[in-house]
Amino acid sequence: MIFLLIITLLLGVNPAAANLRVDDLTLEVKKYDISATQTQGGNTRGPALAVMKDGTVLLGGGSRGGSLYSWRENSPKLKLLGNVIPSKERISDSRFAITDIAILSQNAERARLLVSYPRLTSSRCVEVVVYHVALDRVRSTIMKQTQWFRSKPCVPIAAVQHAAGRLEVINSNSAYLTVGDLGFAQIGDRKARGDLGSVFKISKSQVERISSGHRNQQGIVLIKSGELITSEHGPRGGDEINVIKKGVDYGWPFVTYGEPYSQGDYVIPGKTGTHEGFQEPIQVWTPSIAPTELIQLPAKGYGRYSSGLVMGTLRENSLVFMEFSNSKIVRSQIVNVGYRVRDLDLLPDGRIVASTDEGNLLVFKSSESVNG
Ligand SMILES: [Ca+2]
Repeated sequence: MIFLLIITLLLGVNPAAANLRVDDLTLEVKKYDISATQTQGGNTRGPALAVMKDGTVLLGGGSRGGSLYSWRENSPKLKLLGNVIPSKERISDSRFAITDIAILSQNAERARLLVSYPRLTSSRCVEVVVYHVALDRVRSTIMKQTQWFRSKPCVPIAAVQHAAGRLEVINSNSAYLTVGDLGFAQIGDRKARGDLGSVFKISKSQVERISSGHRNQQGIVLIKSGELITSEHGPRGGDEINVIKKGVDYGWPFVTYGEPYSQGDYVIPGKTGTHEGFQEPIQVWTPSIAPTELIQLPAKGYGRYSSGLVMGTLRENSLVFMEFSNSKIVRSQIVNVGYRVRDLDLLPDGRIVASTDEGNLLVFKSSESVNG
């Protein structure tokens, strides 16, 4: 009886562990409960995440959508750092939540972050905003928030989940930002669409558009070779991976490999099943897998996928491992992890960490040594 009680207690405290196979690799999975970071309202949404140099995981979400937390594996208890979305800038809907966190600079006392979210304005329309957030790590509080970016036009509440709002750090003063189409009915009008469906390079005082014609780019990674890569949700199917080049239009909503929309949808794509006249994606999934964040794996420790890409998915409950060479995906494997993967990053020791819509933090350790 006592023995069973001890086992139960241990199971309650320790994360569940399981193994996954990726080709010859075994991934040992640990699962931690971070359900307090889920955003409520409609479907629950897992938090945005970013990993600090000391392994501290920053998480953004929570029941009110705008809370920042820190979490450490050796004492896995969530610490609330503050709230970045005023309650008047959202409704109780899980789509109104922090979309990403980027760490610009950090030391033991302070950190400078960028935090993005879809903001509901006083005139009840939605825009994508990015704030520079100064964090006091000693007192575990937010010190100051300054706006760096606000998208135009402001769009009536529709597909808020198309905010995208993913960030990728370039250096301590700038980052790339994805802005989705927000379900804007006039997205096919190049003048009216403004900033929507674009990738930007942003800093405190400058905003530069890099590319356009995107729908909902929920993943972005700047890899070691210098290439910038995004993942994107298509309409019914036509999910894409793109290598981003300056000045290029990636075609939405004029062309897509997805299926035709029907009359009830917010926009009817020009041509389906083709990318004619526009930049081709390097990978397409039809039917849709609902891709989320992208990361680049370390140079060692992941077999043929070392230095390759990993992407989360919502619909397939998976991590997609991709071998990337000469700007192409030469091999990929979809590995079911059992949960909707919302965000991804690498821990300092090369393990993969993922947040899920079900309120878990998953940590994946490869059977190969990262330092070997
Ligand atoms: Ca992230």
